[in-house]
This record gives sequence, C-alpha cells and structure tokens, in this order.
Amino acid sequence: MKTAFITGITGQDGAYLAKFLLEKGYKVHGGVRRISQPETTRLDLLGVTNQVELHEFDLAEQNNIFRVIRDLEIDEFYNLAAQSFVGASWELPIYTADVDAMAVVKILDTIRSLSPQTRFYQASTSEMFGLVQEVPQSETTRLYPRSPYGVAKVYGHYITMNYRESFDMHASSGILFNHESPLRGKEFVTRKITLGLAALARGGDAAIELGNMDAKRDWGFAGDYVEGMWHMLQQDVPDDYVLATGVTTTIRDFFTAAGTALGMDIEWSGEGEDETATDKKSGKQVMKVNPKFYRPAEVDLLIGDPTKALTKLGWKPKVTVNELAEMMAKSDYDALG
Ligand code: NAP
Ligand code: F7E
Repeated sequence: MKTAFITGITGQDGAYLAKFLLEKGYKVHGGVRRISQPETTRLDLLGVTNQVELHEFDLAEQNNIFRVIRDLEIDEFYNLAAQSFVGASWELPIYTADVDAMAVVKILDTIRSLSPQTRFYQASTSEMFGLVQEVPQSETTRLYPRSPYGVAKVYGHYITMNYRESFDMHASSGILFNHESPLRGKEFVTRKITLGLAALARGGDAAIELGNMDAKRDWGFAGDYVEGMWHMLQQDVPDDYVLATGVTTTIRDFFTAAGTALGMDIEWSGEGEDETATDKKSGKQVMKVNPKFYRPAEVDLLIGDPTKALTKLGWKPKVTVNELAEMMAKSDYDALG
C-alpha cells in the first residue's frame, strides 16, 4: 500500500484527490490547519472523512512540515495548500508569499534531507502566465504573473524545477488552468454565479454583483484534474505539465450557460459598469456590475495547450465547460431545495 500526504486536503482539489487515491488503495494522510472548529465539509460531502488520517499542519510552520516528513514514510507528497484566492493576494501579499512560495522550498528541502525517495507534486497555476506572451499557453510559454499570488506561485514553480535538477529529486509541477466543481470556494467567480443563480431560481431577487465580465478562462472539472496530478507522480522521469481543456470562455458566457441549465433565458444589455443581465422568463435582473470586484491588474485571457499531458500522461479532461456550469448550477439549486 502506498502512502500519500496531501497539504490542503480540506480544499476543493485536496478532497477530490483524497477520494481518488483512496479508490486506488492508498493510505491517505492530510494536513489540516488548527482552527476553532475542524472544517471537513468537502471531505464529508465526498464521504471520505473517516478514511483519511488528518494531522494538524500549517504551511507557515516549519516544524509541522519537518515532523510529517520525518514520521510518515511518504511515497507521494502533494502540495495543494495555498492562499489560493487571487483577489485576496493584493491585501495579503506577504502571507501569500510565505505560504505559496517560501513553504514550497521548506517542503522540498525537508524531503531532500529526510526522505529523498518521496515523490513531490507542486500545484502550479495558469496565473503564472498572467499577461500572456503567447496563445495558447504551454509548458514553454514565458511567465508574466499579474498578482502577488501569481508571483509567489512562480517561485514555487521554479524552486521545484531547481530542486529536481540540482538534487535529482522526483519533483513535478502541474500547471493547472482553472478547474471548478460543486466543491469550489464560494468567492471564485463560477461558484459565486451558480450559487447566486440557484438562489434566484428558488425565488430570490438579489442580482449577482460581479466585476470584469470580459475576462476569459479555460475552465475544467476538478475531478478530472486531480487524476492528472497522480499521473505525473507515476512517471519514471519527473517533469512539468499543463492541464487544461484548450477551450476558453468569458465570464458572461459561463453565466449564460449556468442560467440556461436552471431554465432561465438570459439577456445581456449595456457595457462596462452599466452592463446588466435579465432573465426574460421571470423579468428579474440577475446580474449587475460592481467595480469593487475589479482587480488592480487583470489576467484577460487564458487558454491552455494540454498536448504534452495528452501524449505523455494519457490524460484528458472529460467534462466540458457547459457540462461543468450545469453540474454546479444544479448542485447549488438542489442544495437549496
Ligand atoms: P482551495 O479550495 O482554496 O484549498 C486550499 C487549501 O489550502 C485548503 O485546504 C486550505 O485550508 C489550505 N491552506 C491554506 N492556507 C494554508 C496554510 N497556511 N497551511 C496549511 N493549509 C493551508 O484551493 P484549490 O482550488 O483546491 O487549489 C489547490 C491548489 O491548486 C492551490 O495551491 C491553488 O493555488 C492551486 N491551483 C488551483 C487552481 C484552481 O483552478 N482550482 C488552478 C491552478 C492551481 P482551509 O480549509 O483551512 O482553508
Ligand atoms: O476569477 C473575474 C476575475 O477568482 C476569474 C484560482 O483557483 O484560478 C483561480 O483564479 C475571473 C477573473 O479565479 C468576479 O476578475 C469577475 O478575471 O474565479 P476567479 P482566478 O483569479 O482565475 C487560478 C488558475 C488559480 O490558480 C487560483 O488559485 O473572473 N471576475 N467578477 C470575478 N472573480 C471573482 N472571484 N469574483 C467576481 O465577482
């Protein structure tokens, strides 16, 4: 039986990865931050809380990293924990650097010293492409991050590559484009839209307030993406891989797809700060722009080229963006029933 350790096991990806590894027969350990009340909602929803072993663990605390790596004989270490909300990273730039950048080298160096046979996965991100230097973006596209989050993740990415090359470690980075699910955090735009539309479809009347409607993202399903992470650590040779769908969609079109899945007929009017959306069937205004959700610097367009993952890992995404919007909208609608 292989042993895996997942940082961020209570997050969206951590929960899906834990379930996936359990189904493969792994012993799964995970790191959980000490808070006043343990938060295992996502693990509960996937029905795996009692099958994983949870350890008090904060990435900001070197001792926590040291002890789990010293004590657990880990075959595969998945570093998924992060301050993961781009929007918050301008308010928390130093904390974001500590957790998303510095913690990565602490883990790598501890593995190097105490457990060099452990395979390591780093959660890199399409946010590193930021102001994109080519379209679509692949493993060789030049990085140009646009947020403190993106900058911190660039460090995590390069230090993973550097430890691999310097110390012959099995360390890989997955450059994952946006992936969502019914377990997505509520502040991310897709979930904010599906939660808001579900409430409107259940009789509510609060229009959803959003920021930049023109941004484009390459959205896939988180359940598909965690399989790609696992494939990376099964390779004889460690490497970096883009996981993406190769399809990009505006916030506006994702909104329309989610509304359609709930039986709405979304009509758009206006531009910029005056843009609104109405459900023609109910006559309700369902979206208005609130500039407070604009970011100091934006990532306008992301579209990934997953060819390397397709050919070398045999990985490919199964869920399309419209299926994803429907899955999330219906899940939120059912939960309100
Ligand atoms: P998420 O739902 O926000 O989960 C983040 C996890 O990190 C949570 O379990 C959180 O714990 C934990 N965490 C945060 N700060 C921590 C700290 N100081 N010490 C220990 N744990 C801490 O994020 P996700 O969507 O699953 O993403 C997983 C990883 O992939 C992240 O590194 C993210 O940056 C990266 N990524 C995500 C995407 C995407 O589209 N989802 C794309 C590319 C890369 P709490 O439950 O206590 O908050
Ligand atoms: O924003 C725009 C916003 O917060 C997407 C993280 O998982 O993926 C995620 O980062 C877009 C941006 O995700 C609102 O300006 C408009 O252009 O859902 P998001 P993100 O910033 O792409 C990457 C790959 C990660 O690595 C991250 O960890 O949507 N947008 N109006 C809005 N965004 C939010 N959150 N809220 C709005 O009201």
